[in-house]
Amino acid sequence: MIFGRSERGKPPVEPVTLKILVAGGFGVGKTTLVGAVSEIRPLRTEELLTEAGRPVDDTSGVEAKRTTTVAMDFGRITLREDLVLYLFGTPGQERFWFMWDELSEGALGAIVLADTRRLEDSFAGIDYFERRGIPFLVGVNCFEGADRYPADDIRQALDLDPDVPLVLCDARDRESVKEILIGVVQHAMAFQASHRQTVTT
Ligand SMILES: Nc1nc2c(ncn2[C@@H]2O[C@H](COP(=O)(O)OP(=O)(O)OP(=O)(O)O)[C@@H](O)[C@H]2O)c(=O)[nH]1
Ligand SMILES: [Mg+2]
Repeated sequence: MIFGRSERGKPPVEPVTLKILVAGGFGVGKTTLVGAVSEIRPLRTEELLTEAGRPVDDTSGVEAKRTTTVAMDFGRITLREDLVLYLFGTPGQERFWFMWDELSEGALGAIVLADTRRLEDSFAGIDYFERRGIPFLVGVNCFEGADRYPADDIRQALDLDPDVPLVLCDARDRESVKEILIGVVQHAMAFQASHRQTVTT
């Protein structure tokens, strides 16, 4: 018997794995987004929203919401045979923000999800990644019932830098989320390339 690699089968490709964060304010759809694309059963750390939390947990617009993320969401998606993304969803509520530093360690890039009914909730996420120099993209989660605005108006309201991509999406839709993920990987690669250039020249 001869041991060795079979002639027919190509050697397995060792995929590149990248870490992407999914951030944004309370109830914008982060857990939904990770669940929509993950090919493994997503790990969730959800707790029930309670009557006691009502004064601080503002569910206006997402009244059907029963749970909230307290630590993180985790999911995985193979974008290409040689490219796997690990998705880390952050908790949205301010009292759990200490988790963000932990989660952003080693991240290639981030998505800041936004809901046009409460855009101001996205400022903290945008500030956070701007300050740390982590490339990010803004995904506007188009909830039914929320008014639609032109992308340029949303950019202006968020005071986004012109080089930060803004994409309209549906966090429940696998294809829509995949598009966003491809967008954030491309943006992060371009960001790093231009950053390297400015450092070396
Ligand atoms: N109509 C509609 N509902 C959505 C959409 N995305 C999420 N939802 C609903 O909105 C609610 C909030 O979604 P979550 O995914 O829990 O939000 P989250 O950002 O993880 O929330 P926290 O972890 O509490 O900050 C849930 O009831 C979802 O079913 C969307 O695109 N359209
Ligand atoms: Mg969540």
